[in-house]
Amino acid sequence: MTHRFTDPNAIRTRFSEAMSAMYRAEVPLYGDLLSIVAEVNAQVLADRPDLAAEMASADELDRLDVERHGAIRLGTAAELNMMRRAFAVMGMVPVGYYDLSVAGVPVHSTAFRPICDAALNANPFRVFTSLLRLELIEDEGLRAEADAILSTRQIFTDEAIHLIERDEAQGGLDVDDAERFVGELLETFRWHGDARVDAATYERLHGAHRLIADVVSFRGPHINHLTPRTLDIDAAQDAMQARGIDAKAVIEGPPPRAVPILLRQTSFKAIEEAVTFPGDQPGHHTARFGEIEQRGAALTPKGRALYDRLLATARGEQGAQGSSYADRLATAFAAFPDTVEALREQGLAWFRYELTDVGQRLVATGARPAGDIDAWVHAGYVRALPIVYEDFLPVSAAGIFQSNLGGTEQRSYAASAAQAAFEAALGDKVQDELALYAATETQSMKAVREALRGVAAA
Ligand code: OOG
Ligand code: NI
Repeated sequence: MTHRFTDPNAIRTRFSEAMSAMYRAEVPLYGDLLSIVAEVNAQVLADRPDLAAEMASADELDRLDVERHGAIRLGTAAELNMMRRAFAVMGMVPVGYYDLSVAGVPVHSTAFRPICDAALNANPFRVFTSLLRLELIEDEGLRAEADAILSTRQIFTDEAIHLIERDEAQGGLDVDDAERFVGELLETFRWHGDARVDAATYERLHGAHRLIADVVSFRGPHINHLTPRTLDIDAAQDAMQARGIDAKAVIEGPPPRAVPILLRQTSFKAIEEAVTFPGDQPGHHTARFGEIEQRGAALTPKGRALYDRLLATARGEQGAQGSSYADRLATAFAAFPDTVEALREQGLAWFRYELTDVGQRLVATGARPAGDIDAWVHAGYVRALPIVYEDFLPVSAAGIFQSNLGGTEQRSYAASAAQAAFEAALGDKVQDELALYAATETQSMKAVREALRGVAAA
């Protein structure tokens, strides 16, 4: 019976395409970013056949052209809950918990994304999804007002909800329903320039925090950026500047490296858009921007701890005379091993193990080599490929948030992370991203051991 349902991977791809087309029409600069990234990626792959071959062997080449992430900010628990159900239709589940209050942004977040290898390679579309923390608004009156405003909005169309319920009841959607679902859900992410609140209320919300005004004042959680993945963010950043795009000065995340790790991101500043307040009163609002990113190896807890420590060192030495942030970052990260072998031997990154051609021929002869995975890697029977980081960086996310909120807004909330409250709103637990990477690594080791030992070894 299941054959009559549309593959969730296909629905996700359709949705990501529709979203990209919509955002391109709404924010034309995004189209420029897409062409810059396409040009840079083609050049990198032409210059580095080794990388092209490696990506092809990991089945990662095809996903590159469709790969992007977006971000939205929601106002209520009910919105987050329904959003989880909407993303589930497309095979996307909440992964990770990000507390942005430490950076003075009154939200906490998760990333909806596919989790299994096949789904990631089909299309790794992710949406960084934040929930406003009204309890962090100090002014009680304003808090109650924001709460009341949010309680009367419905960000999903009736038809979208109907199709989500049908998907849950049937275990899938047929082709026509899937197509309708994509169109209906797109409405939730669309920009609406007609504010639901009057100009005075907008100003008060804005005074509490620009982000509060962004979440509370409008009919829906407009998509605020869509980010393609580049293979060389430094080249893409130069190309942005060469075209006169107002890009941020600093690339967030680690410095340039031979073996990229985690995530590096840069963005162009948020654009100012015309809005209309009730009574045809004109105004403007700044929220939407453009971003590009380069993804590298996912780090183990040990690697992540080293990363955090070195980043803190680079950021902490503000006073260092005459040294730029880029210099401090490069100096600090000299202590982070930069070869695939060292990252693996020191347990800093996660790896996917697979048989090489030599290993495959060996298996075909029926030979059963002695030793363990390390020995097989050294003997050339097995190859270890870093697993791509599929998630986000809290510090980077906060940097991106802040730079697009006007830059100077530096506050911090005394609040602590509230993962339990977030999960209660979500109606589910978030997946632990480290456990997902660990499982991928373990699974690949098991497959390699089975092939080379010819038994289902542990
Ligand atoms: C989300 C910012 C986080 C990223 O790439 O780290 C993010 C937002 O501004 O709503 O998208
Ligand atoms: Ni982003």
